[in-house]
Amino acid sequence: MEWLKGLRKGYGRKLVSLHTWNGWIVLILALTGLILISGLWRGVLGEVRVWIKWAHIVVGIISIVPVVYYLLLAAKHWKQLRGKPWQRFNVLVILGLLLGWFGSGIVLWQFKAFGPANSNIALFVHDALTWVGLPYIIYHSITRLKWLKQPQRLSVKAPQEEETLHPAANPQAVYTRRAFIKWTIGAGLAVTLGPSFLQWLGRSLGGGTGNLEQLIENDANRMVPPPQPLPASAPPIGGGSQGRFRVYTVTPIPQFSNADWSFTIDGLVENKLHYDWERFVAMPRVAEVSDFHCVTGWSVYSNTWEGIPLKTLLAEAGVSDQARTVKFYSGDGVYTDSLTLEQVEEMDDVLVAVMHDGKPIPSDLGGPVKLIVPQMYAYKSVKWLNRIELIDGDHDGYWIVRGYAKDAWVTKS
Ligand SMILES: Nc1nc2c(c(=O)[nH]1)N[C@H]1C(S)=C(S)[C@@H](COP(=O)(O)O)O[C@H]1N2
Ligand SMILES: [Mo]
Repeated sequence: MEWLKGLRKGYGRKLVSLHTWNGWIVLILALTGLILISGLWRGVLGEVRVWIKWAHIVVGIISIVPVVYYLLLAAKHWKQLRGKPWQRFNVLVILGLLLGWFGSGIVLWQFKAFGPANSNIALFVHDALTWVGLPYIIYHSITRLKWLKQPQRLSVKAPQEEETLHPAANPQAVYTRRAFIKWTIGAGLAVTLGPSFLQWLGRSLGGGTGNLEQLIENDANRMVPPPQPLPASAPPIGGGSQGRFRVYTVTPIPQFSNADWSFTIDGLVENKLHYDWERFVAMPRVAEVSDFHCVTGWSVYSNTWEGIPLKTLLAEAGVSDQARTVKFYSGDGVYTDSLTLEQVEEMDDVLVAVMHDGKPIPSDLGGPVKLIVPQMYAYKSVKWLNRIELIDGDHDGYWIVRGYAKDAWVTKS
């Protein structure tokens, strides 16, 4: 029976090293994932953020290796855990988490192939598992730390009662103390994370207009006169947008008033155009309904945007023959993107928008003027748009330089 012992020993070591590997992988994924969802880092990290995203994806893919390896050993481990329902439960929870994260992660990674509707679901699942799973894993890790397993280290020298210092002499006391610490850690996690979890849940399942009202209330722009909505905008023909805009920016949110706002169309055009707000807001507009999809998995559906068709503005300026690309500048001074004239030719619904669902676009969402390219992912929709330049070359926009695909078309489903 010597060989069996050897195998058991090897098997035990394998399990332990699997557990360690898994722990490190989850730690890396948690850290990189948390950095990715915190908006704060968008501007600060810039390019680094794209590396972090790739690290998250690569490590995420690798994370399937220990899972598959474990599954090969699982039958034996499962038998070994007979009579330990909590440990069995733990194994199932961890496996469920890892597989769920993995599956939804693949969809988020391959967002183009799966399309926005599946990406929306995958993002919800990925986030939901994180909200439940990360606290679970943190709890699991803390309560299994060595100092918790060796309760004598914890005991403050109790004055009279010898027993409390010696677990063996009074196992009941130790058990109670350990349980107390576990409960405290659990309650601590629940109290610190609970409220934000409930907020997230409400936002995700709430549908409707999400935070739009608040963003409108916080509008820092001071443009006069405000744009007057077309009948198609108020009430909005789309019936009101569905979903929640994440406010994305790579700079502090800029704010504008008539004094410091203008709109320019220049470069390879016959007539350079320069507008102040009064003239800009007096131009005829159209209203259109479209969905807004971000590559990170969220969408806002049925937006009624009101604005000037890009083609109308370009026709007014008169595009020169040498021009090949339309370059868009943001009033934040940093963000740019572009469309080729060929792409512009293909799309009749690109809008230089000033209103959303019958209201001025608030500063957080890119007002007073935001480019809307409904058939492409939202990184094309330049916020705080204030200049359009016609150029003869090519132009890679802010996120394209930092790794986003040049081909931003949303696959129609
Ligand atoms: N100026 C500027 N425009 C921008 C961005 C940005 O960071 N700065 N982010 C883009 C991306 S990736 C998305 S998803 C949308 C988000 O629009 P929202 O902040 O109005 O939701 O804006 C796009 N336009
Ligand atoms: Mo985005």
